[in-house]
Parts: sequence; C-alpha cells; structure tokens
Amino acid sequence: MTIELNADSDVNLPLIDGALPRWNRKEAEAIHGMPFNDLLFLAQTIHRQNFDRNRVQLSHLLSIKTGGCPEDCGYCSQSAHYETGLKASKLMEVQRVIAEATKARYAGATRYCMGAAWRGPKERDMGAVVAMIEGVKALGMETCMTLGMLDFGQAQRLKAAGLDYYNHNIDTSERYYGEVVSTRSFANRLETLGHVREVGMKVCCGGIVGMGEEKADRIDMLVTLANLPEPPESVPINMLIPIKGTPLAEAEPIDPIDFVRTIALARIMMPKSYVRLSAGRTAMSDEMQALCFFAGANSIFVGDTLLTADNPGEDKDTLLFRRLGIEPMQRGAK
Ligand code: SAM
Ligand code: DTB
Ligand code: SF4
Repeated sequence: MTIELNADSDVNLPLIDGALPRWNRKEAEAIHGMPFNDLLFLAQTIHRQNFDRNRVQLSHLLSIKTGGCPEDCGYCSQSAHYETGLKASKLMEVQRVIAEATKARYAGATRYCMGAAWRGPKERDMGAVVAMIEGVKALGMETCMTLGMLDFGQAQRLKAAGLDYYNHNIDTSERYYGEVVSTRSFANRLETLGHVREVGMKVCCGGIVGMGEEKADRIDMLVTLANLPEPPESVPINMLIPIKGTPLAEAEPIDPIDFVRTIALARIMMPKSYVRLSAGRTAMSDEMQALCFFAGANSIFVGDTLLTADNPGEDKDTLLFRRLGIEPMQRGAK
C-alpha cells in the first residue's frame, strides 16, 4: 500500500501491509522537511490507520530511588556530578511503592513506570525491585522500570518477575551522545536494549530534544530507533527541562514547530509504536500539545511530578483532554 499525499507531493511512503519499512537518513530528512501541513496530514493518516485516533494512553511515573547518581548525564537533576540542590534518597520501601501505584490506578493510569537514579541495579536491590514489579502487576497495571544498564541475567530476572516494559533511552544521536554523557557510551545503551529484547520484554526507548543538538541529530536518533531489530513499542520524546546546575541549564530551547516535526517523524517512521509526549509539557502551551497529538503522540505521563520535575497534573490534563475531545485509553487496549 502506498499513501498518496497529493499530486504536488513527491514523498510517498511505502508501507507494505504487515511489514515495517526500514529507514535511511535521506528519506527521514525528506519527510521531516515536508511542508508542515503535508507532514501533519501524513502523520495523522498513519496514526489513524494504526490507533484509536482520539485516545491517549496514560502512564504514571514514580522515582523509587532519587539522586546521587554516579553518571554524568548533562541534562539530569539526579547526577552526583552537579550541584542541583536535589536531596538524594534511599530505595523506597516496597509497600510505599504499591500504595502510590494504587492511587495512580484510581486516577486512570494503565501503566506504572518506576525509575531509579542508578548506573545499573546492584545485586542487593534486586529483591526489592522484583517485589515492586509483582505488587504493581497485582493491581492490574502494566509495569515499566528504568534502572540504568542491565546485564543479561538481570534482564532475565526482571522479565521473570513480570516486568512488561523496560525504559532505556538512547537520548540523542550517536554523534551527539558523547557531548552529553561521558560515563557511558551509545553502544552501552544499545547493549542493554539488546538484553531487554532478548529476554522478551517490551522496549520503551526514546530521547530528549532541545539539548543544543542539530536537526540532523534528532533525525538520526529516530532513524536509529526505527531501525532497531524491532522498533520500540513505546517512544518517549522528552523536551529538555533545563535544570539549574547542570551543563545544559542554559541550552537554547527547541522551536515548538521543530518539536512537532520530531513527533510527526516518530509517528511516521514507527507507525505501530506509542509515541509519548513526555517531559517538558509544563512549558508547552495547550496549542502545542494539541499539535503534538495531531502529529501522532498518543501517550503522556500524568500526575504532578515526573521523577523530580513538575508535570501539568491531573486537573490541567483533564481540562485539556475535554477541550480536545480526547479520551484516556482503557486498560488492555492495543
Ligand atoms: N537512570 C536511568 C537511565 O538513565 O536510564 C533512568 C532514569 S533517567 C532520569 C530516564 C530518562 O529521563 C533519561 O534517559 C532522559 O531521557 C529523561 N530525562 C532526564 N532528565 C531530563 C530532563 N531534565 N529533561 C528531559 N528529560 C529528562
Ligand atoms: C522518559 O523518557 N522520560 C521520563 C521516563 N522516561 C523515565 C523521565 C523524565 C524525567 C524528567 C526530569 C525529572 O523529572 O527529573
Ligand atoms: Fe543517572 Fe539516569 Fe540521571 Fe543519567 S539520566 S544521571 S543515569 S538518573
């Protein structure tokens, strides 16, 4: 099947039924640079072919271990390398995690994502982490964790505990990665993603835009994601939340139109993935978020806080959804 845009457009997207196309930078650049109306029309057309068009999936985040992280990610409030004023905490107790998850479930979240400021989990933490997965799963929510690097055995144990998704972002292009993080490599990220896939977990992997990268870096990041052996089931697109004390505190904000183009390109190149409009919504207007939903974003984080930073909160999101005629996705929906 080929999507014909109109007689004036020279970009036809080959979508062979059932098979996802593979991408190269040139094709991706051509789509990214289409006239905005054509780009959004194409993204929305593909979105409708693959998803319930007026539904958005709700995920809820909880930081189960905050701050004091040995990694030096230049965007992060939780890195021990920077003075961000954040107080580090120990791993949260299992019962408290389950109590927080119960609240999120009643507020409509279908996926519960637990994040830890670790380079990777230590053996001594694995028991508690497994108990958290089992407890949250028992509430009937999908479970997701983001704990840093995993070796194969750790991935196997998380899978055996019932973890549905593992979040591990590539964050930017391979070229720009070293400008942002020095304590690990882009290849390390891909290695963990490989373990997660190999044990049969679903992959949540995306990145951050607005870190001073070039348009080509955003495009390359999406090309890498779309060309993984299987594209991630979830693709979080974060807009940098500038954090005082980090090297990226003064990064030039991304042009909102370019941000929407990034979302549209993600939707087009990964037609069956959930594209999550992730961090940074507090700084976005309702109109910008509406454009992102039109461009194919169909998942958000709900609740007052992300891991450490502010999020719009339930009242604001309920109002926005009402204005846009968007409904939360039901549990068990595709
Ligand atoms: N420590 C784990 C790791 O790095 O994989 C998990 C937690 S980490 C905070 C998860 C993701 O949050 C990062 O990969 C990044 O994409 C995003 N993130 C962190 N700080 C951010 C910020 N200030 N603005 C936007 N996104 C951010
Ligand atoms: C993702 O891509 N975004 C979330 C989640 N995965 C773990 C985290 C956003 C963090 C925003 C900054 C903060 O709260 O500290
Ligand atoms: Fe640590 Fe993750 Fe923050 Fe990097 S992004 S400093 S690994 S918590």
